[in-house]
Amino acid sequence: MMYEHYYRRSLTVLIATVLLWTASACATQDEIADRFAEIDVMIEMRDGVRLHTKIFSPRDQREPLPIIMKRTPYGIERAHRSFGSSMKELAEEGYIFAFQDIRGRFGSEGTFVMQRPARASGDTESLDEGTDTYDTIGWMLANVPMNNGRVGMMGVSYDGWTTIMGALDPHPALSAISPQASPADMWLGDDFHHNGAFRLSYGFEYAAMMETSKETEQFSFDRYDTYDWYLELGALSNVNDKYLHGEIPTWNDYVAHPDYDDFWKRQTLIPHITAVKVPTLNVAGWWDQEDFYGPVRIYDALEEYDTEDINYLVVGPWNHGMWSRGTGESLGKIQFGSATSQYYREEVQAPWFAFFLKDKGELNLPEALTFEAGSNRWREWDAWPPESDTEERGLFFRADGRLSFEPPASTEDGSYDEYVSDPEHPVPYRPRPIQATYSRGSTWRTWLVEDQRFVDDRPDVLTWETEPLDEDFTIAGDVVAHLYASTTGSDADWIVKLIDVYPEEVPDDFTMAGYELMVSNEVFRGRYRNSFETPEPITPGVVFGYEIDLHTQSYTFGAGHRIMVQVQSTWFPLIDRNPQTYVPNIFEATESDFQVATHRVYRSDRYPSHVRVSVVR
Ligand code: PG9
Repeated sequence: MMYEHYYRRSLTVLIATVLLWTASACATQDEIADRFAEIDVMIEMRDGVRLHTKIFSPRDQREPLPIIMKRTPYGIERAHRSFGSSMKELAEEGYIFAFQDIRGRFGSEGTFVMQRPARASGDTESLDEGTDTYDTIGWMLANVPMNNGRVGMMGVSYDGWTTIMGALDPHPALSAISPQASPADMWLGDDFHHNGAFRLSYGFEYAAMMETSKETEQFSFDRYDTYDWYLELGALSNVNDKYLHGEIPTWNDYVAHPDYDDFWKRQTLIPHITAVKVPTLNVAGWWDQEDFYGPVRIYDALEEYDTEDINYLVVGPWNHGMWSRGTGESLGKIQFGSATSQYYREEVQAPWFAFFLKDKGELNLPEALTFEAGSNRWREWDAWPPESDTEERGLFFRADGRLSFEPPASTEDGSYDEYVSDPEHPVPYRPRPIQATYSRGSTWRTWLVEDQRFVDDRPDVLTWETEPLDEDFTIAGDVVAHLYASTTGSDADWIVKLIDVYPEEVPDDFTMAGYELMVSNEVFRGRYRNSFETPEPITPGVVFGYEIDLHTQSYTFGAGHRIMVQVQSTWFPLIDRNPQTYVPNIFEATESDFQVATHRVYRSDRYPSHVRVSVVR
């Protein structure tokens, strides 16, 4: 069943909220932090390694309170400032808070391992983030005055991952977790690779940032536009030769493990999910530039075992972690018509933790709460993706750049569109200059909502689009591209983008006329079409089918808008360049392996390339 959800609060509640908000907005972050007494402690783990932890209790605490914990690789020195921002609603509700530097980072002892794998079941000797969580909780219950014996965990991205890792084999006191934008599989779909295609700029910059020292240290580029820097870098073997010198373990792991082998399989937490052991609030953003695959995958994996209905999903119109800061009224140029992030923190997250950690109030959260951009409203679902109320439809590539709900007939004019893909002139993934990922003023955080017109005139980007829609077209659920394609080379990347094309007349904002907003997208590295474990060359000139998961969406293409699909083979430097000549390990390719190739995308009755969407009836 599906419900519509409209948010109308009574005037009294609205005024009270505004007054409260204004009052606390007036207090500075430090003033709010001052309301808490801090204990700074090194907590000893079972192997003797001590982890740096800060614990904050309200100075006016009168009754036992639950503890909410975050474990992070990014440093806890300024964590208390979050009481005035991302954790304000929770701070006002009243909790004890704990922040911890994970093993080997900042003030903690021990060795950092990027995404340290969970220990195998039955292994009682090894350590992982779960054992460190367990030991920390044990220490806090015994040593933190006036705790009520319950612990919650939350965090975004890496901190979201430590949250779910802490719940795989949890301490009995762990009573509620909210893993937010947590990666689930770094090879299949999160920060470092997507379907085996290497996320070059992120993978390189993040590894260097985390493993150059115990603290975060940005790689120093000698170019503002890193598109040029990465192009001049050339083959990936130059990374170690010229810059990292074999000193960054994660880079060495990328090189040693190009395919989906045991290294990556050990790292993914999905097989360790065998039950929902703790109530879980999974949070994701539709335009998360780092980890969208992860949170939805974790929700799905937990859902399989959710006999008690304690596994929830919230997906909003957000980039990476946007729900934890600011109001969330817009992302880039896209407006959402309400304060979506603030709504999440006040109306979803705070009551959810209060319910599970303090037995307070009632829980009105549906199984899945999604924000439907385009119509700009929250929707409630009793399953995600929705099991009923939707119908699958194909958007077929047709002649003359048309996109149609009708598959091509056998008599279609010509049967393919083609382009020349040149690794020396890759398509930029966001408008240049492409600043370093986390540099000041970087447009990294909004690139997924950039107007795609910046690549419209590239001859190596194919485009198909519908006529203007007669009525709203709402999708909810999986989006999957079925591509039939060939190449003159022996390997190729296929990038598919589903785009909402705004009409020429946009009443409230003329600058949005004709805007091309990417709604779903993904890359697939052709060598993995039969197996992620065992890559194979593509036979030149032979048409192969590729099924590319463009993930789920909840979106309305408004009446008057057009739906567009684009296909291209480079997305640089987000994705490393495919040499287009098959080599066993692209990290070891040489300059001469990089070759121009002609790619064809078919649109015939035999090879009907299309994008499948779930349309709300
Ligand atoms: N996306 C980041 C990350 C998480 C986990 C591993 C590697 C990178 C983050 O924002 O924490």
